[in-house]
Amino acid sequence: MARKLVLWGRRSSCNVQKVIWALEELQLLYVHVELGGEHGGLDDPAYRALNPNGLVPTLQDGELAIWESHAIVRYLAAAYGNDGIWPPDPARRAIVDQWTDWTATTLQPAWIKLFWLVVRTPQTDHDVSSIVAAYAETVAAMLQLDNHLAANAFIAGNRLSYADIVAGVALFRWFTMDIDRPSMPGIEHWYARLQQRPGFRQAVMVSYEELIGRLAY
Ligand SMILES: N[C@@H](CCC(=O)N[C@@H](CS)C(=O)NCC(=O)O)C(=O)O
Repeated sequence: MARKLVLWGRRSSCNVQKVIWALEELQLLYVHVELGGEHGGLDDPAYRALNPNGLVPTLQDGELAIWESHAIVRYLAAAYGNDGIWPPDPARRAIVDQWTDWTATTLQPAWIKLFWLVVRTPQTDHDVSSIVAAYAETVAAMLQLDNHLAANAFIAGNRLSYADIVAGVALFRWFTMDIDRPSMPGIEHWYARLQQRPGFRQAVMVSYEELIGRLAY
């Protein structure tokens, strides 16, 4: 009998969105418990026992509880994926991991900082010099990815892998934030391809209205 998958975390979190997209992409059945943000629950002892960081997302697969969105997405791809989303060839998987870790250390810190400064910070508190610096960092990271995508339909070649999931959650917010966007054909074509996937539309293309002007969580 299949084990029971439970995802904990509010769907407005980009880190939770990675997991929803992976679950949908793999067509897995799961229970989703909204937690964190306005839903609260992060300090419940039962939740802390699953995730001592008191953050979302957390995934339970039977007895196994995993936190850190990239670890969760990798696990789902390895446990339930095909050889596109989880390439068995070590060389190809190294490319997937390279961009996955680069997303954690370079792309996401940059775009999240920009999103906090432009969207989450109330307009009256906007700090132009911080916005300009975060914007420059985000554009530099996006251009690096754009350059890579000029020769690749997806991050690791011609099939979607978990690197597309962790990096791709940035796109809806990048393309809807009130900022100038330099032309990036590689990123634009990738975004168009990702929008054809129901899992991307369901997990990522969701309103972030509740986050506008809100620094609370
Ligand atoms: N590195 C962690 C970051 C987790 C994290 O910062 N989660 C945020 C949401 S994106 C959180 O739980 N914030 C508190 C809240 O939502 O109430 C991961 O990728 O899972």
